Amino acid sequence: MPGSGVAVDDLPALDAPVALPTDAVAQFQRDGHAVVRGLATHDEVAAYRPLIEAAALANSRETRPMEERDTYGKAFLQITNLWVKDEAVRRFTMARRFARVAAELLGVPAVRLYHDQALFKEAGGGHTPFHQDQFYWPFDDDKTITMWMPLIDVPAEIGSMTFASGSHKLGHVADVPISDESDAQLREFIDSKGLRLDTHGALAAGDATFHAGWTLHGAPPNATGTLRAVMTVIYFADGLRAVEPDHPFRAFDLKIWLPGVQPGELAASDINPVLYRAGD
Ligand SMILES: O=C(O)CCC(=O)C(=O)O
Repeated sequence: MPGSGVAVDDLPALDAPVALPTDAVAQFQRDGHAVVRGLATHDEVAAYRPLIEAAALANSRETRPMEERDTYGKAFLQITNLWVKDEAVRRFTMARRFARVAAELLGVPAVRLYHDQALFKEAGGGHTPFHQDQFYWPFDDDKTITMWMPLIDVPAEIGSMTFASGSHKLGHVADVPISDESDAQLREFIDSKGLRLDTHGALAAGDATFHAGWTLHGAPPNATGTLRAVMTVIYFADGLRAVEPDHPFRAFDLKIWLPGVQPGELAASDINPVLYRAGD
């Protein structure tokens, strides 16, 4: 790794499994989200954090000052598929330990990578509007899940994500991308259905929350002076197929994250490797 002084092969392997908390699978299936504390150790995160942060910031294309951005732009720097650009990130994103948790929570034998994203909420960054991830994803099934892992301790003043518990069972709610409009519409929906809003609160670096593709979620603004450095990995069950995109956002996703895959075909392009298969 030029300049970093750290050989990628010396980074922790992140392969050894961790035991899930006993209620995690039930909670994920019931609520559409769960937390796994200590999924990566303090030392593991400490080894990866400077490398992931450097890769993310080097690849960020955001140049506008905060006041010139819309609500989505203020929410975070979003740097996608870093694993194809950086060997340290590749090792982190490919982690069998993380993928195994994703498969166990989804209740499937194997998961593939959809893509990774660094989501860095800057000091003074705005709230993350409520939205549904799977609105963007051209899959024929809802067996999709995101791991959201802070690389720094996230105290209550910064805040982790807020989830509308049980909303994943309601499927697609609104045809609206992440924005002020999605926030308003989905909050109204949450109220109208009497859904409970839950957060896993303060997280330590290496803890992770997992949420389902249809779970309604958002996050608070970052009123502190600290960068909220979070790495996310999105997985889907092996065997899912692509569908005909029904709007431009899904057409974009199909082209970028499932390159070469035609509607109806197995979602399994070269950049969607199987990251965990039970028994392998
Ligand atoms: O990091 C955030 O503020 C939001 C993350 C999110 O929406 C996601 O990972 O799906």
